[in-house]
Amino acid sequence: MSGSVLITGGAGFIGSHLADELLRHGYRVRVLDSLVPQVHGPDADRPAYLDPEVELIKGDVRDPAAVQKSLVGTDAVFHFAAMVGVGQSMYEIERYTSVNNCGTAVLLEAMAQARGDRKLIVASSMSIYGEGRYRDGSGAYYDNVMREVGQLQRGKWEPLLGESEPLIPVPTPEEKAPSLASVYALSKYDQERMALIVGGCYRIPVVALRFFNVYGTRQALSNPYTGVLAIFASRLMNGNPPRIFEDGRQQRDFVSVHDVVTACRLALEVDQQKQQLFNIGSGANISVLQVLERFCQVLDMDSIEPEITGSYRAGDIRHCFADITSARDVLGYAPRVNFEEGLRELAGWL
Ligand code: UD2
Repeated sequence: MSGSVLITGGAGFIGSHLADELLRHGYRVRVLDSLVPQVHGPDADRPAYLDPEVELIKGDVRDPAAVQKSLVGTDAVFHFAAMVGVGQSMYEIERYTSVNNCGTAVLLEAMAQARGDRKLIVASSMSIYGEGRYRDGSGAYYDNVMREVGQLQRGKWEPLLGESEPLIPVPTPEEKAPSLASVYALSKYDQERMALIVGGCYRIPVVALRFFNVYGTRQALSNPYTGVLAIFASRLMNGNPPRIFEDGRQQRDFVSVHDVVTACRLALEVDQQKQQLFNIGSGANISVLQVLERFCQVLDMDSIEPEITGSYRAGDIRHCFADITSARDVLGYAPRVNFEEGLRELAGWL
């Protein structure tokens, strides 16, 4: 394939891997990124990992002039510029709403004015689901129930969850109704909806990809709100025991950034005019405790004893992992990186 692609937020963790993936497949890549100091350091320089072939425009996605300039000559847009992190979104409410919602609004307005038939692929999040889907012994499904159980538990841990959990977590499909529990989740939902509504009106084909727990190299290690693997890595490297919330049996879907960017490229290349939503995960569930065990094995740090806090982290859900049937069927997506392999790559980068 060929063509010119804009990635907003393309100097960050997932966006920069996507730039590599697109360059490998013959695309020209332009990045619009504000190089926020929290991620890129006080001098906000071009990151060394960004391929020299990438054209970098330093600018804010909320700045119409920067966005209009970035769109010139492009055939498709990936919208990744966003504030990420559930906990942080609950006290930086204005900043999350401004960057995530207004940034998307500015981009959509510019795309609508520029016309053309650029496809837009929006990075969304499993946080939209809140609690994942469950079933009971009889096979009946339940949505949005475990959080209530969890809320009763918050602050006074009792062994109702864990071994004796009343419901069995099952993969969560795209049809599950949203249950928004943080400003971050709300902003991601707004991004999706706004893109789908505006896209529908201006004939911009839109694909929203709901990423699950993405891990890999280049994920910021210094940000305490980043993914759990990066947090574990930075604690282990600083000689601190990793901290586990709840009992460590909460389950997530850890997906390698390499699989995620393959999914992004497939979403770009799929021949589709309709608006679409896809879960992008590994399709496998694993507990946080198992994640830590495997990571410690890969790092040869098996003797480290984690601190199991038993308490809920504010805003957390119990379990959520992806049903990736739609992405498999429509995009031809098939996750390839096995977890140990991904962990070894991460360990080698630290
Ligand atoms: C949230 C978002 C997800 C994505 C991600 C970004 C939800 C439901 N999901 O995922 O969409 O934006 O954040 O990072 O809001 N944990 C520990 N010890 C730690 C840190 C975390 O035990 O030091 C646990 C945490 O309680 C949770 C699991 O690890 O059960 C995963 O936490 P996370 O912050 O990596 O991601 P998660 O699933 O909250």
